[in-house]
Amino acid sequence: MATTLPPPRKLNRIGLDQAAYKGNKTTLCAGCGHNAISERIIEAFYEMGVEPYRVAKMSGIGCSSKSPAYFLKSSHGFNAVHGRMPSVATGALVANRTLIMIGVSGDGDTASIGIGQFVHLMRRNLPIIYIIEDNGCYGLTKGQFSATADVGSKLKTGVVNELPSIDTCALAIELGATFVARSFSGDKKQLLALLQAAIAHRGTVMLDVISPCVTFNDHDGSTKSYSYVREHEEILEDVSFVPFFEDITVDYDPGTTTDIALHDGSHLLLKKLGVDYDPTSKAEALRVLTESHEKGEVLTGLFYVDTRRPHFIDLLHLVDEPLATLPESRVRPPQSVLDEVMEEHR
Ligand SMILES: Cc1ncc(C[n+]2csc(CCOP(=O)(O)OP(=O)(O)O)c2C)c(N)n1
Ligand code: SF4
Repeated sequence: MATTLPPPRKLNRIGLDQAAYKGNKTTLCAGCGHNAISERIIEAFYEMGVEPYRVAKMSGIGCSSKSPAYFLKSSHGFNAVHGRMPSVATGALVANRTLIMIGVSGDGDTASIGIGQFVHLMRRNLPIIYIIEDNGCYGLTKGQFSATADVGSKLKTGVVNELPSIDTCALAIELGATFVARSFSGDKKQLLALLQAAIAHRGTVMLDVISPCVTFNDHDGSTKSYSYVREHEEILEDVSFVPFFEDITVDYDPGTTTDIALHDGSHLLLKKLGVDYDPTSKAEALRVLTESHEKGEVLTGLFYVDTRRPHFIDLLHLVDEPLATLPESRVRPPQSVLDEVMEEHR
């Protein structure tokens, strides 16, 4: 009798199948945008062929901050205090500069309690992929408005938000982040390409992903619901990504495509949609963001990229070997060196 064999597992360039990049089963609500983001993160690391042990997953507090449990099970991870993930991530990277750092936060965790830490993270250009799973509310504590909720947006109870929202992308560009983009949890292709490019970038990636909360913020009157984003999404450019281990064979019309070479030799290809957009201009990025906000549109795509600015860890002039693995004899200066320093300051 003929037996049916299971289909062969597809392995990535380091010989791992996608299961090696999964996490625990999600405990978030079915349909929550955060789950779709975790799935794209799994795909991005799998397709880039990153060894899971090289990754450190950081988060704060919130439904979004629970997400790192649902991807890359065998990576390092730390759940920090609410809004304090940036300082923990900075410390971990200083101790081990070889880690690939991914931070997952919420709009409450970032733009409310964590705004002080967020602004300093952005100005330092720490090499981290910082993702805001943005639903315009505090999902974990039953849906109060967060600081990214738009003016006029309505809660389920009918309460209307009268305060202006913080645009985390505009803020990140202004402060010095070197890769700033917005996407939508429901846009698989764009989000995956941006995440792959984020892994190839060295510097702060600030990726705001509109991620609807189906339980508390997915009704008429919300500007972060699935239907609002689907109806008002304006895509800035068509984003494609070619990893460093594949040759560029994609045939784009040269007059309409921008090719951005990333640090590891990967390429981000931005196909212009209508307008002639230059993602290396801060002024242009802030202009399109303000304009789309005034029109009530949800603009998605890569707004700004700078591949030349040195990142924080390089600016510290640390030794190549991670401080965490240096023997004590190399970390602690001998008495003679301390005496010399004291002598210099007499
Ligand atoms: C110091 C402190 N203050 C307040 C809280 C209560 N709290 C828990 S999660 C949260 C907000 C979560 O919202 P967000 O970051 O947007 O994540 P979401 O749950 O929407 O994914 C708040 C206010 C807390 N845990 N710790
Ligand atoms: S409450 Fe909202 S944010 Fe939290 S898991 Fe449910 S749908 Fe997601």
